Amino acid sequence: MSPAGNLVTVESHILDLQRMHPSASGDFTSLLNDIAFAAKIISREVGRAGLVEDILGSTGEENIQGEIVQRLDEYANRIMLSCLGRRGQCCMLASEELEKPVLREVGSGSGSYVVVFDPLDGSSNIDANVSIGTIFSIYRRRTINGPAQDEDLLQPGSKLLAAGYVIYGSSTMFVYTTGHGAHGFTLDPGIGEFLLSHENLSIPFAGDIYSVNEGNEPKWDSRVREIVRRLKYGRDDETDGMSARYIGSLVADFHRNMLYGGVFLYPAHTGSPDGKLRLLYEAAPLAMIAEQAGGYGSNGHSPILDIQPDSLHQRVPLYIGSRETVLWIEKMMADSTLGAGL
Ligand code: P6P
Repeated sequence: MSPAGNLVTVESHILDLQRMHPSASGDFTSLLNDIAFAAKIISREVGRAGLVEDILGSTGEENIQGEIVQRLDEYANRIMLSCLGRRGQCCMLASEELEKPVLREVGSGSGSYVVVFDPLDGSSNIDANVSIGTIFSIYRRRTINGPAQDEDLLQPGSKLLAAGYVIYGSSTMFVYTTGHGAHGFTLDPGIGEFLLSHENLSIPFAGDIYSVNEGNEPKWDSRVREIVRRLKYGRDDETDGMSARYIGSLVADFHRNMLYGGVFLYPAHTGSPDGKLRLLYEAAPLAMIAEQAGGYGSNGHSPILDIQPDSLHQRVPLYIGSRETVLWIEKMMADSTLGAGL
């Protein structure tokens, strides 16, 4: 049961934000509500994955990333494509699961928006019942009319109108920002509503948790190895080392940082020279949310939100979480003598 006093639904919260823009057509509001609706459907399937015949496991096919597609991945992608922009709000949809973006006929709609999403991130963890998530970002189209173009899609995170994620865990939470703070809503399955549970999320300025796949250490460059060593042992004689937490599901690792503080790292390594995580539908939306909560997202040298994308599936190193810690990492990465001889 939700606390008696908590009766703010995500739909009413989004509508309240629309009231800040008197000339708004309502398209943006209905688009965000489409995403929340899709999240409820995906949550239902994720919640019963172990019970429903043939929904777990892989399809045996590979996606554009070369990753084995899980049945739930495919299902979540279909739901997002079906639910988003039913009123012609979108001129283009782009998914982690699809090589190319999908152009949309806008009909009577405004066609003003482009949505880029990862329908089910962390899906390799599905069968193990580990928390997984959906990540989304919304841009305003830049071209005026006609079919959407690459320039409508390939925009830096600083141009985002909205970003959010859904985490399917012990409860399902919808976290989003439109640039006015980051807010979390918890799904009450009994009434099928996302209810406001975490208003104005704030990432602690400095955290005591670091989150990285240490199995990649042999493949990191020496500076990254030294940075992780200092996070683990303490930056100097006065600083204690941090605790290690790594779930291997980006949304789950990130959500923990949002609540407890700390830093998540996915550095580049010899096997993934540009990093593993994708800029447009993982790093950029999470960086917007982090910054709206007082945190910061970096590629190790500069803000994720400043990076101009070259392609839909472009990868990027990611350091994200407590602002102080990520800024310290940038400072360390700028020191060319760091880790010499490691
Ligand atoms: P690794 C899941 O496959 C994912 O894309 C993210 O959710 C997660 O943070 C990362 O990969 C884990 O990668 O190499 O540590 O298994």
